[in-house]
Amino acid sequence: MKLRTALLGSSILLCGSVAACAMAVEPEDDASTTGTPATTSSVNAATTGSTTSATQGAGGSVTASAGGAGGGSSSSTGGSMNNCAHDVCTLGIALTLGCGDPCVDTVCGQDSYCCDTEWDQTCIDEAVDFCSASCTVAVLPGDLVITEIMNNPSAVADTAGEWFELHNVSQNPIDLQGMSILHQANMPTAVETIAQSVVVPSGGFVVLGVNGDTTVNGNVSLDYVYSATVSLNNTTDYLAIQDATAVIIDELTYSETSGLDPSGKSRNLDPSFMTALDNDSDMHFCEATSTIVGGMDQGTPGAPNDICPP
Ligand SMILES: [Ca+2]
Ligand SMILES: [Ca+2]
Ligand SMILES: [Ca+2]
Repeated sequence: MKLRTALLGSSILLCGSVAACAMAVEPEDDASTTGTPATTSSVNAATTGSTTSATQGAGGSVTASAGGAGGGSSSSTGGSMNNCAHDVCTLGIALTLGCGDPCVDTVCGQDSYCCDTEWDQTCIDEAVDFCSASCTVAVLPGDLVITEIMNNPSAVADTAGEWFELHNVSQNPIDLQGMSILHQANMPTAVETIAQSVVVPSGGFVVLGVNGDTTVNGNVSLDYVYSATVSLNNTTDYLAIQDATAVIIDELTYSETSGLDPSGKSRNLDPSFMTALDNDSDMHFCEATSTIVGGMDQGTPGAPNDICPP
C-alpha cells in the first residue's frame, strides 16, 4: 500500500485542476480527500463496466481522471493473444501481467496491487494517467441535480452575484465540459456551452456563477464562470443542464407564485429531495438559512444544503 500511496501522491501532479486532482486521488481508503463516501469505488463496480466504451465520444461524459488525451478504448490495445478478463477502464478482478494489453503491464509494473489483488478505481485512474486510456461512461438524465439557485442576491448586484449549484448523485465523477446551460425555456439562443473541464465528484457539488471574483460576488467560490447572458430572473425562470447531444440531464422551473420568493437567500433544495425529479417542485425548496462563509447573504454554495423547515 505504501507504493500505491506514493503513486497517488505523484498523480496529484499530473492532473490539471483541483477537481481533477481530487478525482485522481480518490482511493477507497481516503474518503476525506473528496468527501466521497468510502464505499464509492466498490459501488462503481456495479455500474462502470456495463457502460464503458459504448458511450465514448457521446459528450458530457464522465472521465476517470484528467488524462485521456489519446489512447482510445483499452480494448483496442490488446493483440491477438488478448485474454484479459476485462478492460483497463472497468472495475473488477486483478488483471494478469502479459495478458495482452500493454496498459495492464504498464499499470501493474507501477502498481502491483492491480495485478495481485483487484483492479480498483485507482488502477483505472492509473490507466488514464500512465497509458492515456480513455475511460468514459455515459452521463444519464438525473445524474446531476440543480440543488441551489441564487437568483436574487442582496449583498451584491445580481449581475455580480448570481450563481447556481449542481450536485452529482451518480456513482462516477462527471465532467461538465461539452455540456450546456439552458437558462430560458424553449429559447435556442439561451444556451451556454461549458468549454472547459469542470469535474463534479461523485456525491459532490460545483458552483456555476456569473462572476468569479469573490471580492465582489458575495464571497462565493465558483467552479465555472458563465457569461452574463445567463441571467436568473427574480420572479420565474427556467434552468437546465444538458449534455453534448442535447439530452437534458436536469431541468427545473421556479416561480415566486409558489410562495418562495427569496431575496439575499438562495433557493435551497431540501436534502431529502436531492433528485432531478424532486427539484421540479418549488415545494421542495426553501430559503437558505446558513450565511455564506465570508459573505452576507444566505446559501451553501458548494456544500450540502440546509434542511428546510417542516
Ligand atoms: Ca436575478
Ligand atoms: Ca428537475
Ligand atoms: Ca448547497
